Amino acid sequence: MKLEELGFDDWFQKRWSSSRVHEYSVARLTAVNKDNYIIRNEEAEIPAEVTGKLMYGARSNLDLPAVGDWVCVQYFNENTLAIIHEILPRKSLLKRKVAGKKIELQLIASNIDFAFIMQSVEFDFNLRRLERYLIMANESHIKPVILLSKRDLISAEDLKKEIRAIKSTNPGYEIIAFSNKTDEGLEGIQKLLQRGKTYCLLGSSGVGKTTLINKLIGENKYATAAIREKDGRGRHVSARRQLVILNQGGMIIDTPGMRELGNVGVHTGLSKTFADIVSLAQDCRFKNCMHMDEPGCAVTEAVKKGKMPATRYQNYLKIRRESEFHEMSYLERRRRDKKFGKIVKSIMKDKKKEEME
Ligand SMILES: Nc1nc2c(ncn2[C@@H]2O[C@H](COP(=O)(O)OP(=O)(O)OP(=O)(O)O)[C@@H](O)[C@H]2O)c(=O)[nH]1
Ligand SMILES: [Mg+2]
Ligand SMILES: [Zn+2]
Repeated sequence: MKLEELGFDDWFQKRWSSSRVHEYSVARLTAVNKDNYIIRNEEAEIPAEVTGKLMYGARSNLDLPAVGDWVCVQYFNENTLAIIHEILPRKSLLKRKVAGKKIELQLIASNIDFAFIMQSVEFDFNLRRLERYLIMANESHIKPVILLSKRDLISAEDLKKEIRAIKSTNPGYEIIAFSNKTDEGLEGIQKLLQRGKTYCLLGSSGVGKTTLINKLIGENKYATAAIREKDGRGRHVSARRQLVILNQGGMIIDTPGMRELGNVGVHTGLSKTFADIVSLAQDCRFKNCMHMDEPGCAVTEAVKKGKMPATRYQNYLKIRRESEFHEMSYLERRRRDKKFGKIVKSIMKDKKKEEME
C-alpha cells in the first residue's frame, strides 16, 4: 500500500522534506494503546514506542502522538518494533477537554478530512450536543457530515422532523440518515469515502459507530454491544481510538463514545458554527458587544422577536463562557505546572486515565 493511500500528500511531503531527520522513515499512527502505539507503513502495522526525548520533552498532551499523526520512525528487530522520533505538523486536530472537572486537553485524532458526527435518531438526538461537535470540527477546518443512525427505529415522519430541526438552525451540512440493521442509507455514506481521505466517527456511546465500521469492512471484526434496556444507552464498548483502512479506499477512525464534550478555546469553531449570530452582530450598536444585555444588541433583539431560537442563543452563550473559562484555567494550570516541573507526571497520568473514559 502506497503512503498516498494512507493520506500522505504534498502538504505532508513538504513538511517531511524540511524535517531534520532524513535517516528516518515516515509512517502513520493507527492506534494509541495503554502501553504502546501502532503505526502503519507501506507494508504492515507495527508496534511502536516514543523516544524518551519526545516523551519527556512534551510540554503538554499536544506534543504527544495522536491517532492519525504522521510520524518519523526508526525500525528495530527486523522491522517488528518502531521508535517514534518526531511528529510531523498536523493538518487538523480534533481535541476536547477531558471529561470531569480536570482541565486538560485530550487529543481525539489528527489529520482528519471529514468528521462523521453521529446521533441515534431514537435515544440520542440533541441539537445542543450536535452544536458542540460541529464547533470541534469547524475549529480545525474539518468538514462535518451529520449521520443519523438507527433510522429503522422511528417513523419516516419523525425522522423528517429531526432533519428539519437540524436544517433550520444549522443549515449547510450534509445529513445522512441510515440504519445498520436495514442497510438503508449506507450507500450514501459509501459514496462519501474517497481514496486517501481520513474520516473520524464521533458520537455518544451506543449510537452504532463500530457497527458502521464493521458494515463498511464487511465483517464483524470489532466488538459492539447491545444497549442497556433501561435508558437505551450504550456501555462504552470501544475502549481505544483506532484507524481502520477500508478496502474501497479511505480510512476511518473509530472513537469510544463520549459522555461529554467540553470545548476549550474554540474561537473559529464558535463563529463558524454560529455564523447566524456573527452575522446579526454586525448590526449591534457596540463593536465589542457581548450580546448579553447591552443596549442596541441585534442578537438579543432577534431572540426577542423570535427570529433566533432562544435555545440556540443560550447554547452559544453557554459554550462561549465555558470555552473561555476552560482556556483560562488551562493556561493558568500549564503555567503553574511548568513552575513546579509537574508536566511529565501529569501527562503520563492523563494518558493512562483517558483510556477509561
Ligand atoms: N436498531 C438498530 N440497532 C443498531 C444500529 N446500529 C447499531 N445498532 C446496535 O446498537 C448497539 C451499539 O452499537 P455499537 O456499534 O457498539 O455502538 P458504538 O457507537 O460503537 O458505542 P461505543 O463503542 O460504546 O462508543 C449494538 O447492539 C448494535 O447492534 C441500527 O442501525 N439500528
Ligand atoms: Mg464502538
Ligand atoms: Zn450584540
